[in-house]
Amino acid sequence: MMKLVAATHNKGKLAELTEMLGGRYVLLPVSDFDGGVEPEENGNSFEENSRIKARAAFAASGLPSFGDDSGLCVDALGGAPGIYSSRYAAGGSAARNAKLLRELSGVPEEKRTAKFVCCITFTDGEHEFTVRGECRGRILEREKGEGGFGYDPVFFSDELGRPFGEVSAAEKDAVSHRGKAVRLFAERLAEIYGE
Ligand code: ITT
Repeated sequence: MMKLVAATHNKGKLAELTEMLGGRYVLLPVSDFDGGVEPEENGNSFEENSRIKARAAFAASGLPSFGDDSGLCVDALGGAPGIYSSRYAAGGSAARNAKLLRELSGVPEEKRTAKFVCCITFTDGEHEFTVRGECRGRILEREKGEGGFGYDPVFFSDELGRPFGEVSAAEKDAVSHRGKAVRLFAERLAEIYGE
């Protein structure tokens, strides 16, 4: 099976990616190669940041690599936290979710619309491409469920009609930004390398 280096240090993402791609590719975490040193994510978009991560992983490993940059864009907050989703508040995802709920307090349901975005860039030094997946929903009034990671407990998925914190990994993958991006990614890989 072909080896792919996954340029993420986020355990929630790595678990989802392994679930989605693990049957077809051997996924190696970039931490096996980069000693935990992360590149500076100084791009202005999800696309650019995913490219920075993919190129850094390829430079560290010499193996075909992909980077995922993702985040939550909330309409009532002008698209924030967006590319700053992982740095929205110090102290982990519970603190970030608490801040988001505070910022949206008093905002009525119909104005709590949001989307998750995921860009994946692949590079093997010769081929490079980027794919994007999006998933719409709204921000709940309070956390619901124990599933997923990051902002999942405060996100209600339009497509599932349920909170991401209350669905199984397979249900989330079927509609999520990462699930959609990974499926496009796998199609492109198959075009380049064959099935
Ligand atoms: P790497 O850069 O090492 O991949 P990171 O956590 O910093 O890890 P990002 O810069 O892409 O990754 O930030 C993504 C943020 O958006 C992070 O705080 C996640 O918790 C959140 N996020 C991304 N996808 C999510 C999902 O499917 N469910 C919930 N939160 C998600």
